[in-house]
Amino acid sequence: MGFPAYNTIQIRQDGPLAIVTVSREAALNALSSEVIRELTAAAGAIEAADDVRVVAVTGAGAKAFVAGADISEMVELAPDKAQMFSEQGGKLGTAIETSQKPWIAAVNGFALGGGCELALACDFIYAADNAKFGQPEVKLGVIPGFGGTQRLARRVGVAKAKELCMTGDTIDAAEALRIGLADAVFPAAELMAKVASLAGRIAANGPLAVAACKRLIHTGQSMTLEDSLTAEQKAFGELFATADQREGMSAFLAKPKRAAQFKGK
Ligand code: CO8
Repeated sequence: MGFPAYNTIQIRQDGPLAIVTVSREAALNALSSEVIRELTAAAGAIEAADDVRVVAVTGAGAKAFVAGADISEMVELAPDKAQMFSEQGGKLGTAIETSQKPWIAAVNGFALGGGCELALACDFIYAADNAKFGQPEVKLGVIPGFGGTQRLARRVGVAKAKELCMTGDTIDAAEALRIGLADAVFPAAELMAKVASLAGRIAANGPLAVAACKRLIHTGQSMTLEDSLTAEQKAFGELFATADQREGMSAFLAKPKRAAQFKGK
């Protein structure tokens, strides 16, 4: 299935992987309100595409993933409009986080401010060795308004998140890996192949099962252990009503064993 054309982003499909590229290279792929609007629309279109199993997001060019929200657009914002912009970003973050499909941030350069926050909304952060991360908003007199104060703290811990948000320091890929902000770091030329490999390993599995893992791990972060274990038990049972459960287990038990053909049903 094809995707609509957008002004500020491009979508390319490679088998089960949809690759979304933020394409404002001259502004280091800064997130204008149009980019946020188009990314949100694209997230909806991708969600509805049954043949897409995994989504990657990256930035155009070799220098930046996304260098933040567009400062030239924000400079004159009134407080109510700034809050609306932050809420617009919030909807995109939630769309990624609650998507049935895993999202991989392929961080190919600067991931600053809203760029770091876009990566944080994804399930996996794979980085090129030239990537740079940071939440420099305090240097502009504002704060991360696209989930940074919350998702960064959940990912790297409260103390590291405070340090990054309050200093506005930029860290390199090796440091991002060390503190658990990046999941893996590769030479820049290998980044997209490694993203495709991760996507392929996930896409070979039952999509409903993958979606349930994503949902349960995410929702479990804000539940009691008892409630989240109950939710896991319910979801485990529900998967036994799917054709994919029968296919997955039958394929394993077949002699000779065969690869399961999952349909997402
Ligand atoms: N917004 C607008 N334009 C930008 C941005 C940005 N965030 N980042 C870079 N650009 C533009 C520059 O203005 C420049 O444009 P021009 O050529 O017309 O002068 C062009 O991109 C190239 O940038 P530089 O010349 O600055 O390139 P350098 O190699 O010297 O520096 C840096 C690269 C270090 C990445 C530098 O550009 C920089 O510091 N950028 C700003 C980083 C930043 O502060 N980001 C945080 C922004 S605030 C934010 O993200 C808040 C998010 C919360 C709300 C989100 C709701 C969706």
